[in-house]
Amino acid sequence: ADTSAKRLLDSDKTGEPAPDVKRGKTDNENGREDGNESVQENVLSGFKTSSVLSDSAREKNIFIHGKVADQDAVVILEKTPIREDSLAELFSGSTLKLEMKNDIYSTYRLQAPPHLNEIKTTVVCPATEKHIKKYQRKESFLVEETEENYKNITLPHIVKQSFSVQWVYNILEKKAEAERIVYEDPDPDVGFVLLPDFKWDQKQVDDLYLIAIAHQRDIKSLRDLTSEHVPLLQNIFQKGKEAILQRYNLPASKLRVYLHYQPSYYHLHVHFTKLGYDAPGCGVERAHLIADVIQNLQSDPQYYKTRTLYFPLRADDGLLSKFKEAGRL
Ligand code: GTA
Repeated sequence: ADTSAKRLLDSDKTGEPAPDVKRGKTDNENGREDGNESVQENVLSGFKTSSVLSDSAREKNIFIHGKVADQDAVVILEKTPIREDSLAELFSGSTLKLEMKNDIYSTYRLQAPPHLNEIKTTVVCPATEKHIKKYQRKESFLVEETEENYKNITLPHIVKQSFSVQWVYNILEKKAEAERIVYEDPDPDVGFVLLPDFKWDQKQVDDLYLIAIAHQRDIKSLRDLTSEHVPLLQNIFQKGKEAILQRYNLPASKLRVYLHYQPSYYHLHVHFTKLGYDAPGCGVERAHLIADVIQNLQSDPQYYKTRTLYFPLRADDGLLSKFKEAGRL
């Protein structure tokens, strides 16, 4: 099933090319790559590195803090998975340099054509102090948050300290990423926009990652949900799954659909990731399956208002200090 889904990145069920799933081909005659990306001026050519916030040899990524024209920026560089459909070109179109040979064993350095050797690059600029901290590797602590703690500690903190959700409003108002939308239900109560998460390069379904953003603007997180939001959650769950099946040929049994608590961005959104892909933040200490959330609200309308919830906080998170001050840690 995975292999057929991979092939479907090239064509949807009708056999037409999927509009925003790139096929890894070279630039076309318009100077644009397949899909909707254009070749941009290199905004990173003058990038000055201040520090490496974190890196991982296994995940093949690096998070860097630096300056772009005197503005703080975070740049994330990440090597992308090797796609099965690029293998023929990779073998025929590359230069192979022998490193060592021993009996039946040999290792090489394969120099691939540039378009098969891209690095996914994410830029946050201007980055706030909070962004810089977010990407720094730090120890985490599990916090136990009662209903009272939420009202007295967490809520006042997030009202003052949370990341801007301007990017979310830009998506809902079609001021950004409009061409990337996979599905939209425009209903103001139960409607949402489903689009690729910016962590996904859309080149293979193995690491599929989409987010559904609710049109309703007054739901900050799981804590605000009551049984009145069940139709909204059911709608996102059902139509999100259908849209993903339609577009990527991935059935619901291959999806992990969940909400984060705490999220980074306090506007209701739901994560759709491929089962088996170890997406950042999909662990039990942070991810709440939407199916469980719906059932919990059906059995107790005030479930998320009243339960003690557990979540990890980084050592340098201001919210952690507040929990410490209140003697909760
Ligand atoms: N389409 O502009 C955007 C956009 N922004 C600003 C955030 N997202 C966006 N998607 C689109 N356009 O999945 C996505 C995020 C995230 C979701 C918000 O919205 O990618 P959340 O509120 O629950 O916050 O979800 P979360 O999960 O903490 O945010 P995030 O950024 O995923 O951070 C979690 C950890 O993932 C980070 O600490 C870091 O370790 C890792 N991470 C973040 N970005 C990357 C990356 N580009 N590559 C690799 N790892 C990353």
